[in-house]
Amino acid sequence: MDVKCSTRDSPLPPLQKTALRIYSNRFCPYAMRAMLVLEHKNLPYEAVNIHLKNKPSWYTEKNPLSKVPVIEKGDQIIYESTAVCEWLDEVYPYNRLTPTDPYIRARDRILLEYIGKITSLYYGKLKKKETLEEGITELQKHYQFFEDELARREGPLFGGSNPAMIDFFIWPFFERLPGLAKRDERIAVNQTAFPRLAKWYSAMYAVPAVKAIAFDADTHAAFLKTVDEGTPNFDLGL
Ligand code: GSH
Repeated sequence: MDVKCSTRDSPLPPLQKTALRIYSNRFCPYAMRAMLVLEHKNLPYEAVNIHLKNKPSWYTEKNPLSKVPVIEKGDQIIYESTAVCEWLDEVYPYNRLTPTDPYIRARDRILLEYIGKITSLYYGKLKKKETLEEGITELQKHYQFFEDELARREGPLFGGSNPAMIDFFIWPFFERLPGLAKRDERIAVNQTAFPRLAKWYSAMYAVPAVKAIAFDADTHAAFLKTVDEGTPNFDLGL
């Protein structure tokens, strides 16, 4: 995954028929969902990182919405992170991530819908001085939602002792919050107020797929700074 971004004039690398290729971006939380599934299943893959502010001219052929992630296998192309992850889990059932129990699947689906509230705060109110206080108050309410759902489960992960797809769907957004918490520590999950969520964080950091590709809070904070300056450095650290 540690390859520099392809930009407007980069040629499309030739596709090997048997290889699994992901069009990704090291700092995209949606692309990270797919990367986590690839890592969790130990699948050999080739990553082509896309510069999101200066995309290769051929990229809309891969995804008409022009977003990452995209997965390509031979002549099969899938985009939208949840579709990509679900396809991977069905085609490569080793280390299965989707629960078989319809009730758990439905509860996981609720969490997937809910994570959008944290995503909106991350890209919105938590980033602006004028809305920060309001954002922090809302964030605590959202943390409580995940804390309550963890209380219904055995833990420490939503999937139990092993990660389920929902853990990988929501993790990339949670991973990014400590980077923002460098600006205001109230953004971080408070261990006393949310003990299960704090344990979930620790358990997720120990998952091999997360260990393989996660960035620490300092790296996320450094990347956010480049975003704020108007020139996101997607190749940061390479
Ligand atoms: N709903 C999409 C998914 O789940 O895959 C969202 C993907 C997404 O928003 N990706 C962003 C992107 O590709 C990067 S984090 N942005 C480029 C653009 O919108 O032009």
